[in-house]
Amino acid sequence: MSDIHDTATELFTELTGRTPDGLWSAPGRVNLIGEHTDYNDGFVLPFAIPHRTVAAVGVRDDGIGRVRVASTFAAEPVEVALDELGTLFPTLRQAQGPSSQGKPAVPEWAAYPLGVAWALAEAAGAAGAGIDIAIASDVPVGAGLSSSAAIEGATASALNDLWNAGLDKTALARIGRKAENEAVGAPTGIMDQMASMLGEPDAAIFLDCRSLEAQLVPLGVAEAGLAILVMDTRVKHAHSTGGYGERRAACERGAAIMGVPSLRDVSVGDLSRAETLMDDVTFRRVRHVVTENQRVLDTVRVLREQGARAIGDLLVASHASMRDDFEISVPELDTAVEAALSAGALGARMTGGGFGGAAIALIEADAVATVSDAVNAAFAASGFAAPHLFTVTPSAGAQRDA
Ligand code: GAF
Repeated sequence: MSDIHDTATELFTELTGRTPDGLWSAPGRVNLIGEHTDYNDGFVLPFAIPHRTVAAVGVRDDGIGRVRVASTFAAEPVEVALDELGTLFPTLRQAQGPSSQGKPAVPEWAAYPLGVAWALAEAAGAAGAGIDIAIASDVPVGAGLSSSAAIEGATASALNDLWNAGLDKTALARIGRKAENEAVGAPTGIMDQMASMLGEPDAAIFLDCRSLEAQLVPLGVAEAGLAILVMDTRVKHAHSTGGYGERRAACERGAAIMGVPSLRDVSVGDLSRAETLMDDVTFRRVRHVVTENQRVLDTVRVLREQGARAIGDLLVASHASMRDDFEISVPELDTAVEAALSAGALGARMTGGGFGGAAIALIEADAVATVSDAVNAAFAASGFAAPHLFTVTPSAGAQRDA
């Protein structure tokens, strides 16, 4: 058990005076390649990282149908009746009309676990017994490493077990996404939840976001003498506001103009026709998604045929596409990528939704210090706050730990 497990256990006992019935955890993720393709029914290739969120959870002993949640993110716990969960969240309130206005909203951090409780109760047909949840995490928040999917995965796994819901990992990932879309109000796809649920040591998850068919692809990074460096710029991002939703809307517009259900159905060969049909901005958004889908397929093929050492150029092309066509990079991310490449990285790209967060670099295992020094120096020279640099290895997905 880690420090995070101890912290979650202590927080649970502080909240309830009891010991938890169990500990469940779920990881954050890095996306190796395939950005903003998930909500376009496309392909992604993420892997789970060692950083995890732990939920210490117990059924309430007072027979009351309430859910209470505490987190190291917040000073105060939040407590609500299980049968009122559906009225709490902004997007649900809008859908339900004026009669539900005026109900107390919950703080955003609590909307993740409470949204999961609501969505899981819906999927299972009913909520189970009243429940107490204490959450601790070492997944960096706002860094594009899916701290939110880690909370959703840990909470969903716990409630699935304690409420005997019997749902499989894909169903739990869908519940996490529903919480994020409808309780938190972030219009995200399913990549992060699937990565957090399905992660395995030493493998990336090649996911078809249309069928949700997932294949494990061995990465062999360490065997190839390589390492993956995460370069967290500390520029915070949020997907419930602004740019993320605009990019999603542009993709939907592009698909409608092309007369297809989603951009998954547009191939690289269709791009010259697409360019004649739409405005320049929409076209560039479409071109990013269409070429990024192809880069995911190419990366999987290259990993299988030649190994991790050969994927660097695909990572670099992906970053250029996000910077120039999808326009979701920021100067700090570009600086991290360029500095890592100049210091000898085989490939580098921003990871996650963009507008801040982290980039990754594929580097020689013995070059961690050299590349880190170069990135730190480039940030200092640009007057940026120091980045947070650390290596990651593909890790296990959501599980019960105790
Ligand atoms: C965020 C979202 F949550 C994912 O669904 C995905 O769209 C990603 O941005 C971009 O690839 O992490």
